[in-house]
Amino acid sequence: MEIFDKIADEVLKGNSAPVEELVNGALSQDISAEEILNKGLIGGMSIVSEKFKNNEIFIPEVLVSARAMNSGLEILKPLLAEANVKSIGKVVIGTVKGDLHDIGKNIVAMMLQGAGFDVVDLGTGVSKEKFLEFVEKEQADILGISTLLTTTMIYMKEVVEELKNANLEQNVKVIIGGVPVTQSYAVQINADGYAPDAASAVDLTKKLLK
Ligand code: B1M
Repeated sequence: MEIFDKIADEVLKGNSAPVEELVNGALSQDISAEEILNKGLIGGMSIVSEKFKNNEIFIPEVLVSARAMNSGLEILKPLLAEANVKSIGKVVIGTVKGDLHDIGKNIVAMMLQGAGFDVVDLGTGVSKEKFLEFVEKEQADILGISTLLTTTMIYMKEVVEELKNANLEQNVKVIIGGVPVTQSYAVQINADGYAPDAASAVDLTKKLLK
């Protein structure tokens, strides 16, 4: 079995220690952190997503897989972030109020950091007031909003409106992402862009700041 398949398999089984061992092993073979993330950890989480969707596994199993994925991510984090040192812009990012999913958002945050952005991660369940507070305080160039739930995606519109009411929409560009949202939803709520994955989020952020 290829090392990426082994990592994916241990993520699926929810085994943190073997995930860490395999990630360290892959790094010692000079495999890039990005490749380990995409082919191993995200690969594993994609299988978890599929099985969850098909009712083959349930929330407790998903949680242990998420924990195993995160233990691998922790090892890769500094490596993904060290590529660039000089900040090329400031991004405030978070998952919206009512939503606790953070794996995808964490990956986007890490990739942005790796691409040279200064990233302020507000975590999950973030209210529009908190987004606004940090956009102002941090003088953010980009606000990144994530959600995985159809029930909370409508809250993104409220966040965009909150910025507009504070006359901040000229100063900061809003990007959105997460499973239920689309480019047309971004247009609908007056966000500046949508990215389907972390790599596209980096490209989009760079494009918007040009
Ligand atoms: Co939940 N969950 N979950 N869950 N969960 C989904 C999202 C779901 C689609 C599963 C399903 O039913 N098929 C479903 C939502 C259905 C819907 O809304 N229509 C769902 C549900 C219903 C729920 C609960 C309500 C279940 C319950 O309690 N009955 C509950 C919600 C709790 C809450 O938030 N209030 C819940 C809980 C959980 C766990 C805690 C068990 C766990 C989260 C652990 C964690 O995040 N720390 C979990 C997980 C893991 C999932 C699935 C299986 C996997 C999500 C994931 O981590 N994917 C998910 C199924 C699915 O997505 N198909 C599901 C891997 C990750 C790398 O991808 O997050 O998509 P993703 O991120 C990508 C892109 O979307 C994009 O880039 C990322 C990297 O490439 N992206 C951005 C994300 N954010 C971005 C922001 C950007 C740009 C790109 O710019 C700012």
